Amino acid sequence: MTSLNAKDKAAVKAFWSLVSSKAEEIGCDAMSRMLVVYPQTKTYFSHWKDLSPGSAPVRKHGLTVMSGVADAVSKIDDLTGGLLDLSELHAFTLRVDPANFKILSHNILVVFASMFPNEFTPEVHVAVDKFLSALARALSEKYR
Ligand code: HNI
Repeated sequence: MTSLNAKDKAAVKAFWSLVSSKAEEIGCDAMSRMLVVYPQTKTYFSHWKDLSPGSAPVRKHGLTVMSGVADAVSKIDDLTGGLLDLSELHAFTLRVDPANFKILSHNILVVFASMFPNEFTPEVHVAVDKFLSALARALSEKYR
């Protein structure tokens, strides 16, 4: 995957400014989908009392994840450096298999496409996909 160029970064920032007001809804749908479509991811959240789509913990964590995405957008020029702490948390404390970052990114893309069909053009799609791949790579940094 090639790195993000200036055009990609501008497209990601413009799209994020359009959709960020719906961060909780996006995060809730993406988390709900991940837990249903990739049930192996449930193991990381077994301490939650209700893992069903749209449940309170799923909704709450969906917002948490999208706040992490918003933070990454603001650090788009240095994702590895900017997300070091978050990578450390996921690698050492939470021990999340990095393969799951791509899985969650895929679900976030699906939600963007279904919630914003007009704004999620092919040009936006390629830029956001590259951004989420770079985000997954940055979160996997501490695993090396
Ligand atoms: Ni993730 C906690 C951001 C992918 C499992 N995660 C967080 C927090 C943020 C966050 C922010 C809260 C940190 C804190 O408490 O300071 N997670 C992100 C982002 C992505 C991501 C931006 C990728 C786009 N996390 C994943 C994936 C999994 C995951 C793919 C597992 C499948 N994350 C967790 C778990 C926690 C977590 C588990 C702790 C949740 C809890 O109950 O405290």
